[in-house]
Amino acid sequence: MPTLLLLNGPNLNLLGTREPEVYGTETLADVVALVERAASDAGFGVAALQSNHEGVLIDAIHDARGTADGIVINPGGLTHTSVALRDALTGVGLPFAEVHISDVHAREEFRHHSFLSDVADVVVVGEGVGGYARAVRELAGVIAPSSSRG
Ligand code: CA2
Repeated sequence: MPTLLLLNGPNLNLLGTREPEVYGTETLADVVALVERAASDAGFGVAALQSNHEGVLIDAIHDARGTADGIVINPGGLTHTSVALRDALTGVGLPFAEVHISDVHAREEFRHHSFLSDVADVVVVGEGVGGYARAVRELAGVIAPSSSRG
């Protein structure tokens, strides 16, 4: 079965425990379940990883070569700082979707720039955790356009 790698970056393990006004009340486990449902509907399996460490995320992206068909990533704060994460994603050449739960463009200016958006196949911002499901559907359409028609 084709597979999507779901990556969540630093601090997203705290989802549902703090800042509900920004990130909602759903937990990371809820996000993984949501992505698994959306992926299953699109004919994909899911491998999921959250890490607070940039290098662990980069290693997972490298390991996705040959094991995954696309990547859905919420890089957390690394979005705004990490050339290395961008290089890993462009380096493996897998299609990927960048997701942000909050509307980063309506927040502090330092969140307005992403090192990933201009090389991402799909970008979903500010739709809450439901944005992960939209990212899966749109990425599935990029990977297997014929199966997403209709
Ligand atoms: O909106 C998003 O999804 C972000 O990627 C979340 C990052 C933030 O640095 C980005 O600018 C936008 C932060 C993730 C931290 O998540 C928390 C969740 C609950 C409580 C505390 C942090």
